[in-house]
Amino acid sequence: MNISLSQASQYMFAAESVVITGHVHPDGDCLGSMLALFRLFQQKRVKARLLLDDEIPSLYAFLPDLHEIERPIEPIEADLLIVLDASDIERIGKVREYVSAPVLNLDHHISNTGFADYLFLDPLAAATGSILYSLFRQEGIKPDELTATCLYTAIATDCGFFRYANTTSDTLRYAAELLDCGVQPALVAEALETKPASNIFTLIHVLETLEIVLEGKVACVTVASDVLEIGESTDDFINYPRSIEGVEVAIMFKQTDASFTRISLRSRNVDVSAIALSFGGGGHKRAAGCSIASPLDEAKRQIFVAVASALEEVK
Ligand SMILES: [Mn+2]
Repeated sequence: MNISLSQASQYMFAAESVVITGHVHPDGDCLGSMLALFRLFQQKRVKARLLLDDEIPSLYAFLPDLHEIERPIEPIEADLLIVLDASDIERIGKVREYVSAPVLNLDHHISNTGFADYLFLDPLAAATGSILYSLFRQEGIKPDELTATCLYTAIATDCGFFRYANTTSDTLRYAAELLDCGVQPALVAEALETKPASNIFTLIHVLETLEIVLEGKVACVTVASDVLEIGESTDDFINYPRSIEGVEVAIMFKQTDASFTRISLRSRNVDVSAIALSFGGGGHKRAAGCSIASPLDEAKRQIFVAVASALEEVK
């Protein structure tokens, strides 16, 4: 059932105990949103727990309360399960098995499957963090400095630090207000942009796989399974093919194993969420992802066919 943001806050604050979760392969929006909401519940003295069925990339170590995030290992009783930034129940992993409570979902993915009992969906919001900050504003709550840092991180990371097409005047207004709460944007940017040298060597390796196909409109890189095994964060690498002149769609293939390939898609105009959705994935119009249970070569072939026909349509 679709609900308004004020209904969402009514459901949230009527609960005596909540579990907050987000999607596997957590990003800045997922983690920042989870932590900001957790801190709000703590402030309101509502029993809240944070659950996430994945590792937390060390990149986010500057965020407060990360140690409060638990892996789902046993059944948990709660009045409400709040799912943030996840468009599909599969995206929360084992959390759904261990928490049997009504599900409230706050999300901004246009591909949201409507899995939750209560859904507030705003596909125009740059981030789930923007939705959450709207909720703070609606409740008349000024976030403390650390909570504001969580919200700012959520918003800034999902709009490429205010450069992507999803950046709106609200995105910038919210960021400005969060700075008034004490956020230091240079510290957030530095924490997120500083990488170990090994990550740059991995980048060199991955950039060697760069291919430009379909008359220069598609650029892709491939992360081989041995590179993935090192455990380096490779998510940003898609920005390199994405930045090439004339490229409409950028693709990153990750060879998870011999028979499974994960695909990230970025575009300038083409609706890549529709392509991702056709392979059982999802995302946003200009940033989406999916997986194909095939070896790399076959996955590539299928994606190129889908991308070629999407490019035909926008001609
Ligand atoms: Mn998001």
